[in-house]
Amino acid sequence: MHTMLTWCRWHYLLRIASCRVHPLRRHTVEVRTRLITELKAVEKSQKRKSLQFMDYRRVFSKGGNGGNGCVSFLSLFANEFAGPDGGDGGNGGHVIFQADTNITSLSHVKSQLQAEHGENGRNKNCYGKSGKHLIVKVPVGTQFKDETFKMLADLYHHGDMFVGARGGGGGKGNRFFMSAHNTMPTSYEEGGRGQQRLLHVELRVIAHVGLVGFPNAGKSSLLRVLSRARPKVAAYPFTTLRPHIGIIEYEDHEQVAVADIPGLIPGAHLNHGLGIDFLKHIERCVCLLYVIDLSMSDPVQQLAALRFELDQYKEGLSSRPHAIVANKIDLPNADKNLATLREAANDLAIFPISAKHRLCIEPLLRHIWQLYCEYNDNNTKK
Ligand SMILES: Nc1nc2c(ncn2[C@@H]2O[C@H](COP(=O)(O)OP(=O)(O)O)[C@@H](O)[C@H]2O)c(=O)[nH]1
Ligand SMILES: [Mg+2]
Repeated sequence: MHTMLTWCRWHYLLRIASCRVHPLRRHTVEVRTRLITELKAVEKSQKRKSLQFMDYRRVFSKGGNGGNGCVSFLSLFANEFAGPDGGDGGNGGHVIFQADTNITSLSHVKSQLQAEHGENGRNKNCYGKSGKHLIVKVPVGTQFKDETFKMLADLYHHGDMFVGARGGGGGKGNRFFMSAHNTMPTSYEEGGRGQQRLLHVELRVIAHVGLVGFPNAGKSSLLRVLSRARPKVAAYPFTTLRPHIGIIEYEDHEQVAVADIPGLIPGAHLNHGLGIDFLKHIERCVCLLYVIDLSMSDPVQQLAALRFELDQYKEGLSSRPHAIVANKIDLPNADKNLATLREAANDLAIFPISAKHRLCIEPLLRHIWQLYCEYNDNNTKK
């Protein structure tokens, strides 16, 4: 009800702002100024809403209906019964989803998608125009599931397409049914109905390397150092509210995607904090970098808690190819904590760095490259 009222008010304000004569006659200047200010505020809040990151959408997609065939008989000046001339209806458009690397969120995807209907056929054998396909761009890594959550498609590469709902075929006009036995057919076909389908559209970020760590560990700072991505950095938890992807460019133009995955706290698998929404993004990363905050006194426990969270979400997730990034070595106590971490981690690769001061980043870059090459080798062997 509240949404309905907001919607009505929004349209009322829009009419006032866009019409020059009507508001001047009915409202005083002050009222008009107030209304326009209000309109601007509403517009701003709508814009902010549309900029929000969304990684899940429930979409009802409808293909366009096919146009009906036409029943018509041609009558000419010299030939009154010149035969049937009813054209076929046009096909309905499909709803098509296309993966695009320039798109990063599902916030622009509407909850109801309707492709254009085909036009009806006309006399003089005119075919109806086919409806346009509705092409919706989605981020790479978007998955589509039906009502029963059965996987339908996974758009893994730029340009991949998935037909969410097919358009109905156009019906035949009476000209089509003309034969030697029936030269004056009155039959025609109605256009097919467009497919209607409920889809669960879900984005699962795809990256080669996922940065996993508790809030404030320095994941966003590290991503800023490694790539040109600019996630917000600040000294309070939950600064980053959506996954950010940065690209590391190596000398031979090879590109490695790194994802800063926020929202991981103890109990995230039980939906605490930002919940499990962001854990699912980790699932699609080929290898993981555990970012540990060395300024905290319990680095070993941090690592164990991170791995526990991942394993609770999906068994074996924590044992993906990984390495440990021990961040904030510039702070006091870091050396002591690093030594404790080294003892506990046995032969695991540990990279002590300072993301803020850009210290010791080179060895980490080389290790990421190594992990990436191993992944590529395994893929080519398969
Ligand atoms: N001293 C120091 N501070 C750091 C370092 N890396 C990050 N920080 C600070 O830690 C805070 C949290 O960093 P941020 O990257 O937002 O952490 P995130 O929550 O894991 O993304 C910010 O105030 C950073 O400036 C570091 O290497 N040394
Ligand atoms: Mg962050």
